[in-house]
Amino acid sequence: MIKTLMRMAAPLAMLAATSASAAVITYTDFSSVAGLTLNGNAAQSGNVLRVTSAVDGQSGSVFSTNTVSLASNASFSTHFQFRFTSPDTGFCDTGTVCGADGLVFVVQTVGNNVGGSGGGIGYAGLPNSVGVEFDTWNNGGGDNNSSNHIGIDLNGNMNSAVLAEVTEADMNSGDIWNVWIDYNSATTLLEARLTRAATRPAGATLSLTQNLAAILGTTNAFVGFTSGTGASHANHDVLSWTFEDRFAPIGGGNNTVPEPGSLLLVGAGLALAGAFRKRKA
Ligand SMILES: [Ca+2]
Ligand SMILES: [Ca+2]
Repeated sequence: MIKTLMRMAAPLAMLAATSASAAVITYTDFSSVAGLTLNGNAAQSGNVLRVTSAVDGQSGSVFSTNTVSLASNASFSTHFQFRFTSPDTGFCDTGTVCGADGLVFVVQTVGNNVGGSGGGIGYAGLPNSVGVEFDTWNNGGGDNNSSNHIGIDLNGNMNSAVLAEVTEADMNSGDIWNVWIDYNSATTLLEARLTRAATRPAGATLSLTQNLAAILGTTNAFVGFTSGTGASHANHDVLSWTFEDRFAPIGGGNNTVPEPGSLLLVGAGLALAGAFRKRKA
């Protein structure tokens, strides 16, 4: 296992050193979770990252095992897909889906911790952090009395700095959702986009002007996901993930989401390139 990780780490380091345009994290699926640290109740389940499962009272997180050096004062761009399944219907009115509590994309300075369960969505109480939450349970005023919203949270505080109702569909309906999150340190603008469509929307779903480098206190950060369940639950799965250590919106303009190459493919590609060079020489 360690040998495998080392073999994978070497080409990744090469990639980071030799190509400014390459993503530093790329998973087309999670059949391999090499390079990630799973904490609390998080688990690999088939090809997905199950940050929490459809069981009450869970709290889980998954972070990059190594810090990512965020160039240009913490600029970054990321795209991922999530899906929530098997929502608990015990608390629902007839004919509705509910389930709890959602998923949070997190940039922080620690890679092996988990925040509070339930309404904490595995994020509550994590200091020096920024989170973009996909919240499926109404915890009252802090959630603006919404059970289907996206919010930007700072320093583990579940009272979102900004929050928007998700009107396209219920996030607990079992659909695959695409998320793009971009932070540009030149403008200190953090933007999040959420849709079931494969095309990056022109306009942001939610945005916040905030100096992230000041919040983090560093530009070396762990990046990943947290989730929680409480008295209600659902499977909270991440299906794919690409992360760039600079402001470089993925699928920018009106392009559809590019099919990202997996870690293994990246490694294989470099190995092939190496073999090709050897043959030429
Ligand atoms: Ca909530
Ligand atoms: Ca919330």
